[in-house]
Amino acid sequence: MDDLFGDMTATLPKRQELAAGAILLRGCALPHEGVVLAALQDIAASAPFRRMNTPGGFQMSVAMTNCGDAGWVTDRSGYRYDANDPVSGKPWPAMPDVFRELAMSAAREGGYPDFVPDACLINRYEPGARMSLHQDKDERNFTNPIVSVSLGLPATFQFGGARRNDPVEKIVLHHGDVVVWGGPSRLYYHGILTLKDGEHAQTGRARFNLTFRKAL
Ligand code: MD6
Ligand code: FE
Repeated sequence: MDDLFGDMTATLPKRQELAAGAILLRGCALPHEGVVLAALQDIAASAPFRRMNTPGGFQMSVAMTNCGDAGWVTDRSGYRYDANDPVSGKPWPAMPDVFRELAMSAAREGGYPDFVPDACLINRYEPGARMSLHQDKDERNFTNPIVSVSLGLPATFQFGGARRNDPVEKIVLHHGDVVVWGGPSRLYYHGILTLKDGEHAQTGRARFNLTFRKAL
């Protein structure tokens, strides 16, 4: 019944290996969507979303904020983690317990039982925003995985390989999907295609992505 009359994501497999060490857990965050979105609003009230500049001088189309002991930032001087929000000069908002618990339980399910995040980068995509192919390599220790939680409008994730020119696989990430990603593919190139317009019951015309890291 559910598969026939539920939403269309109900027929997707619950667990899918994207590459060695990268596991997609469909709908893993759905039981927590309400508390997570409420906590996200509180974070954005004290550390508002902003479009940062790349070292090359371009303004990103994705708006970002952070919570936790360190936040990812970029400006003309480069990419880095900083304990303080450069806009306010104050520490980033603390990581809510529900964030940490969600990230740790997904990591456990994905095969990383020792993961404890200290940083959470929050991306907000509005229609037209995109993220070009990149590697996540500003963390100190690549033996830790990254846990990525998608909320709101669906987006097409591009997942490549160790080299920028490697072929990319495309996977649509839906509201509530979680990717746990470490091990051999930790430094693989990936990106998000231009967000299509739409309206989501929980987030309106936006997609949010939370990436939990052990940065320090
Ligand atoms: C996004 N995600 O889903 C962008 N990075 O909006 C990422 O760049 C990402 O999902 C590292 C690990 C998992 C991710
Ligand atoms: Fe990334």
